[in-house]
Amino acid sequence: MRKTLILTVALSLAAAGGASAHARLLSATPKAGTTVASPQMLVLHYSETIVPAVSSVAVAGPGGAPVATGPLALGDKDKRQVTVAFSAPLRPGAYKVAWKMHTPDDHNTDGTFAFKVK
Ligand SMILES: [Cu+2]
Repeated sequence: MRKTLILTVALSLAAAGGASAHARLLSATPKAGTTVASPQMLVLHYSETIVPAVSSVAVAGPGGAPVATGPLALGDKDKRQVTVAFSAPLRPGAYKVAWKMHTPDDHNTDGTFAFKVK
């Protein structure tokens, strides 16, 4: 009984430690679900340091057309901040962002969110 409990606690701690090293999206500009004026760039804040060479952000515009962007860049001081500049102003409509981030612990996480341009 006691051994089982100790093992369970150890496993929970191991799981929590592993999960904390995965990149979770903490905030985004434009914010998910909002309608904004044409943004010049996307700014994404993650819970972990990002490895930019093996991470990606893909943006689809109205009708699912791919949106041209510059390369994924990290913040000068904060390597958990990802920026992607749009190559041209965005026309009005719905946009979907699909991100895939790689962290130094060799794990990938991904997610999507949407915003609208007025
Ligand atoms: Cu991880």
